[in-house]
Amino acid sequence: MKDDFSQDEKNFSKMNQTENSSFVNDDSLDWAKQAYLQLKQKQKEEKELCQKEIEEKEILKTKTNTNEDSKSNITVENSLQVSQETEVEDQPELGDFDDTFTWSAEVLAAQGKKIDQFSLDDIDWLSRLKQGLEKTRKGFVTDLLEKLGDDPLTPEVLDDLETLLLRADAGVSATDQILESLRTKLNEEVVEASEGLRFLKEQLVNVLEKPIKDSGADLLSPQKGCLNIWMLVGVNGVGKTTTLGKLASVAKRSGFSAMIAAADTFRAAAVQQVKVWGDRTGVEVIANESKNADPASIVFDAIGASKSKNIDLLLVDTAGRLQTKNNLMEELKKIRKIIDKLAPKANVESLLVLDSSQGQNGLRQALAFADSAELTGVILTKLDGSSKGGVAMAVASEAKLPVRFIGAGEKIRDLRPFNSFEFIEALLTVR
Ligand SMILES: Nc1nc2c(ncn2[C@@H]2O[C@H](COP(=O)(O)OP(=O)(O)O)[C@@H](O)[C@H]2O)c(=O)[nH]1
Ligand SMILES: [Mg+2]
Repeated sequence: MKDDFSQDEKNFSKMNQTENSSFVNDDSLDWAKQAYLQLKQKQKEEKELCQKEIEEKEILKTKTNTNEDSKSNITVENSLQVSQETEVEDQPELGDFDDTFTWSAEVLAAQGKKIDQFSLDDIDWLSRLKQGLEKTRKGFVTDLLEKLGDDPLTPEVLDDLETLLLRADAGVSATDQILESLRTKLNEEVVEASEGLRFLKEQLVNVLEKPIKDSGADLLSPQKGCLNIWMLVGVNGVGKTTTLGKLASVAKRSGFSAMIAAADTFRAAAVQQVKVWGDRTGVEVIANESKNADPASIVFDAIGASKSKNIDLLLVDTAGRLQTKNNLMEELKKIRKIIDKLAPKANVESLLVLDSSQGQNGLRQALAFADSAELTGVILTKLDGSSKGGVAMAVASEAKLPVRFIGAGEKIRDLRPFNSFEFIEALLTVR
């Protein structure tokens, strides 16, 4: 299984982007077809392997059936069924050889990946990212391209671009910064439409990359050999628990041991929801189901359990109600205190989960958490169906926080490490 956390994003370096650009600009689609056929073959082989494993399990099941009593047979049968269903749901499928495929292949190639390094996971994710950004793109790029036309950039087009960026919720600060560099460039030279678009993309990537570079870590990944604690905070309904489940799955698939602390004790159903994710991902959940149990004490127990079991990554789910805001902030502070006291050497990440469909409003509301939770990064969720994907820019320039992961769907694989180049390519693609 592919190592999602440590996928070599540095492979995807900017140097390679230029190095491979001739390859990308090659009009012939032969290379993309070749990539498609290779992936198709890979998928076929994986399916055969999977089928073989299922058959082997069947044989095992028959053997168990003959050896044990009927009660335990039912259990074995059920657990097999569950794991097979999860496997099927988890497997990405190769779609048609269409524009989306060639676009995804080009984005990978532009980042220095060779055809035989393409994976179904990558292609599948990029096509969903592109689809997820469709609404934002429709209100932004389509208009922009129309205005850009084929002529060199004019100051009027820049004014329109300003409006479009603000409408996509990129925020005043990022918009100003981008427009200023474009205006400077325009004062110095004639900027053709295609060069204008390339320059715009570069500026947008720079905005997103700034806090990532400042943080010193291109990619957020747990460190081996020590305890990593990732706390997920944010208002109700933004997708904290779902994201936590997806992160547990990524961690497992990437070879890290994980544990979950169910520290949202406010809603009765919250603990149950976390447990379902624990079952799905095979990750132990530390919980206390008594009503209004103290979240900090659950985190206390979970840190103890993580240490004794040498866990790599402890994921902490938290409550998000806003109506009792002060209590909530106190609760978060208390959790932080426990973490700092019990695990002073742990790598602690306090990740703000943000529903991208709420755009800048959501960001403002969520930043109320900044002080109490000592935020270190942001996870953008619900990119599918949002028309405010530009909020990623506001997160970077106004909140000055690195975007670490993005979620574009409710399924377990619909979460990936954030890659600003891919994000901007998906946002500004013409196809
Ligand atoms: N479409 C979509 N729905 C999501 C995504 N992430 C979470 N959700 C849904 O948003 C709802 C609230 O999620 P939940 O994790 O319970 O939010 P929490 O209150 O912050 O813990 C659920 O119905 C999730 O399935 C996403 O990336 N895309
Ligand atoms: Mg929740």
